[in-house]
Amino acid sequence: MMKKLLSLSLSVLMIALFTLTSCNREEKTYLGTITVKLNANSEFPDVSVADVEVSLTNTADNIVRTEKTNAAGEAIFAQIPVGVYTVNTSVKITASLSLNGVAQNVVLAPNEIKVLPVNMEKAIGSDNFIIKEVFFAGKQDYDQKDRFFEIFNNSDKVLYADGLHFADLAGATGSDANDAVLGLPLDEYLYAMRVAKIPGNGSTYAVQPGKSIVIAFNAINFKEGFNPGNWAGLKIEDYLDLSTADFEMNAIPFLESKGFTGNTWFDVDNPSVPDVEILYMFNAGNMTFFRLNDYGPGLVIFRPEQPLDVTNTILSPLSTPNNPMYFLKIPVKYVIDGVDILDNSSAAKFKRMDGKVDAGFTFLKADGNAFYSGMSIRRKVADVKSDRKVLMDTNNSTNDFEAITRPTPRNY
Ligand SMILES: [Ca+2]
Ligand SMILES: [Ca+2]
Repeated sequence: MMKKLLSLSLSVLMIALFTLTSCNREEKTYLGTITVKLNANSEFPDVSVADVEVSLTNTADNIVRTEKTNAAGEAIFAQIPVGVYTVNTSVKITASLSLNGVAQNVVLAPNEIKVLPVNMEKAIGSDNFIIKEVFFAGKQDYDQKDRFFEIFNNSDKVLYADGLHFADLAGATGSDANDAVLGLPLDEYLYAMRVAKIPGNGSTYAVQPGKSIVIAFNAINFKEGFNPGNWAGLKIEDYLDLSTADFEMNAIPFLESKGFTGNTWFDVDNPSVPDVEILYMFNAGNMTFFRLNDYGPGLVIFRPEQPLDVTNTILSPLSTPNNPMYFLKIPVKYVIDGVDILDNSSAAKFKRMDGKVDAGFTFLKADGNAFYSGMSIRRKVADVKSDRKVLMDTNNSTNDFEAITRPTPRNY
């Protein structure tokens, strides 16, 4: 009996040992090495690629690894788990000009030793308008009427907002277990659900350095409707005065021109605030509105070289026969700035814009669940000069933006 037990426990031990060693062996084969080799930009030969911090994000678990480049411009990520990675680095030249190195969908196979050349390219939209703030989630009293976003002149010269386009990009945010990734290549075109542009003749809407414009869903003073006994316990400070917004979204004339009825309860028009010119709505129909995605917009601002062809659409791969959806193609080369706001910290696979536009992504709360939170996404301040703020612009919203508890239109 004793002998039998002994031999049994011995065999258990053997199995355990065997499992342990095979586990180890298995684990080893799931590692590889990526050497990111930065190539200097010929336009800026004095900007060194040595001693530059490079980050590598695993798109499965969003773990970020960072390494500094050696004298040869190489950042070595040794013995890291196989998977799909995003590479991202940025070297600042002036407050509004930076060189970025970005690579997406970098696949590392078991035991692979990968050398990945990455070119340092001039960041899109350097020295131009940037997105400062996006308030899209609505408030605790279930109000969604007071949304806005804000565009900031981050340069040291006067810029004109006339003809500036913006788009709310297509694609899920990762807020729902059933969300599917868009599955379209993003390097040449982005795909928009809604597009509008700021009116003007080219010199109508001057924006001074360090100043901004506010584009409201409804340009009204929401403090006027404040009810001190509101069930959500909100204070008057929680309500925005958007009556001084520069522009307003108003879908009703656009919808009526297509034979549809707008939604006058939800989509209020302040006649004294000029409307943006709506160019495209993927869901134009009765009672629809033009507004940004509730769970996190992929927002880009851009300037096309010629009038945008609003028939240049693509049938979404997420369409069903009963619900075909067409998205407008926006050439990436026209983009000035973009921020990819996703639902939560692990939604990287839902990114809707190329790394050239936004190398990272941002979110209101790491675990999602920010709908009706009253929170806002805002760009950080990089520098304060005597006459103006300079906002952080590394073309990576993970670095550049932060979530704040209450929106701050035209303010910090
Ligand atoms: Ca409106
Ligand atoms: Ca108006």
